[in-house]
Amino acid sequence: MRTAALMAALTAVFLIGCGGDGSSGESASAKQSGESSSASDDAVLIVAEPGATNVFDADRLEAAAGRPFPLELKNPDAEPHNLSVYSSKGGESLFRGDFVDPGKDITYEIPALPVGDLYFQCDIHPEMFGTLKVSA
Ligand SMILES: [Cu+2]
Repeated sequence: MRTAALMAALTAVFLIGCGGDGSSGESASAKQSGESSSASDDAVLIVAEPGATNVFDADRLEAAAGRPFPLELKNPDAEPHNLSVYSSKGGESLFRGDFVDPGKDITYEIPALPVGDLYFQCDIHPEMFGTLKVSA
């Protein structure tokens, strides 16, 4: 009888422990997927067009001023590309992106930028450029 009670107690502990692990695991994975989807929602995306055309798929990007934000550069092209931000064409460098090898992606952490129509380009193909509109 004492053994049966002990077994019941152990079983209860086991079930509680199991249930606890299961629910915390679920909430952790739900939290993770929530974070990753919100991160990708916030990220600015630009693609270097494949086919050695040396163009980005967008000549205008938008971001909020005063806070860092992620910018994802996808490079399905056969040449390396990067993305750098300047105050204007030929102006002050505000961010210099690492080069991305063919077939690779990178997510830059762009620092907080001032309000304005800024200029972005690929530094080895300056014909790849556009306007980064930063708004308050
Ligand atoms: Cu380039």
